[in-house]
Amino acid sequence: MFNFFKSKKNRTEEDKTTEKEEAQSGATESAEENTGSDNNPEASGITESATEATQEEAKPLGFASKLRFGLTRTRQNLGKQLSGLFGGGGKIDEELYEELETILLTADTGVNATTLLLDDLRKQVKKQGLTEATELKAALKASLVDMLEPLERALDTTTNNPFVIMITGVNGVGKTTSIGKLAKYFQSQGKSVLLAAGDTFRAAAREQLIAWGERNNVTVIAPDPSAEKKSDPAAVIFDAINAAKARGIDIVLADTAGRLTTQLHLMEEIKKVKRVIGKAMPDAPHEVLLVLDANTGQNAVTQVKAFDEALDITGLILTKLDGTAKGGVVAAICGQYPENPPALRFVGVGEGVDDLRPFNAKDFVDAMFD
Ligand SMILES: Nc1nc2c(ncn2[C@@H]2O[C@H](COP(=O)(O)OP(=O)(O)OP(=O)(O)O)[C@@H](O)[C@H]2O)c(=O)[nH]1
Ligand SMILES: [Mg+2]
Repeated sequence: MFNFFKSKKNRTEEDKTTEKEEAQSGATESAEENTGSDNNPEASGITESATEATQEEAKPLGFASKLRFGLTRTRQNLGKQLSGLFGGGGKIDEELYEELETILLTADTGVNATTLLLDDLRKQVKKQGLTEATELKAALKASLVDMLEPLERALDTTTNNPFVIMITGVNGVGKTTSIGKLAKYFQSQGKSVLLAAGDTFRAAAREQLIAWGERNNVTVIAPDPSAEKKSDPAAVIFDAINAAKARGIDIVLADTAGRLTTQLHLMEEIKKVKRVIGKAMPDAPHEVLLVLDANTGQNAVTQVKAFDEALDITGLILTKLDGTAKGGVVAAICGQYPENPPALRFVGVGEGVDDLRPFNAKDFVDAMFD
């Protein structure tokens, strides 16, 4: 059962200790002081890396153009087929609907969303008395915008300070890269950001996040690579939240290691990470973002279901829309949850630091078609 609107469980405040008073002590110290707590996992070997600014001023394209550019492959694929279908001067008939169904399915729209779209289209055709195939393009765009609009729910980070965002998803979908982009995005809104290198599994993950931190000039709380024992991801994030509280940081972005939904022990581990975050700060994480790779097609829908069951996902990031010719996966997510679609917080259309923005249904559909 999908839980996107489920209210957060109340958590005890047992671990709300003295971090606030220790504002000047820095993350490493606060990590040590908390080590004795029952609820605090191993906190050894946590260091921080505050870095110098590197100038990243170049802003060549607006995001609408980037989105359009990113969706070129989808547009070429879908647009070409639809032009062939709608542009031939034919009449609206059953054969046309069938061909449209095939085109939508091959764009990864999925059976549910395709059915919903075609039903809506038929209604529009009837209501508006459309007869010509050429008139269907605008009608299809309208149906698609209607379908995708419920996904468009911006993330409000003003409700808590720090606002803790946990990032999760399967391997290689773009979690760490999205954190780098989000850091820049939130900074551009005047927010202070701290990154937690909670992927202690992959050796290079720490360096990858630190590099993003350097680019954005934000502090990264990361495990000490010279520590003998591998750090517990929950411990790293726990310390990062305490550091953020001590420093009055607005937003904590917590990275986690990629995992397959079939790796049950790793799914248990991520549940534990979430529980421990709640011990560092009641009601945290305030947002659990699932990152999806647009190239995975229908598999993305399966991932939403599995991660939501484990973590009560509150929002999605869809990455790599620039690499796929099948942007229809966005509709597939709607088709899976027609009553209560998840919030698609951000879409990623490239590897650059500016290539992630809030999802906008109308811009998205325009970029897909025109
Ligand atoms: N083209 C494109 N590439 C992307 C996008 N987002 C991420 N990538 C690339 O995808 C690859 C994997 O990105 P990561 O951020 O390391 O993915 P991850 O989910 O953190 O991976 P793990 O931590 O190994 O599970 C990198 O080469 C990124 O540059 C995007 O929106 N578009
Ligand atoms: Mg990563």
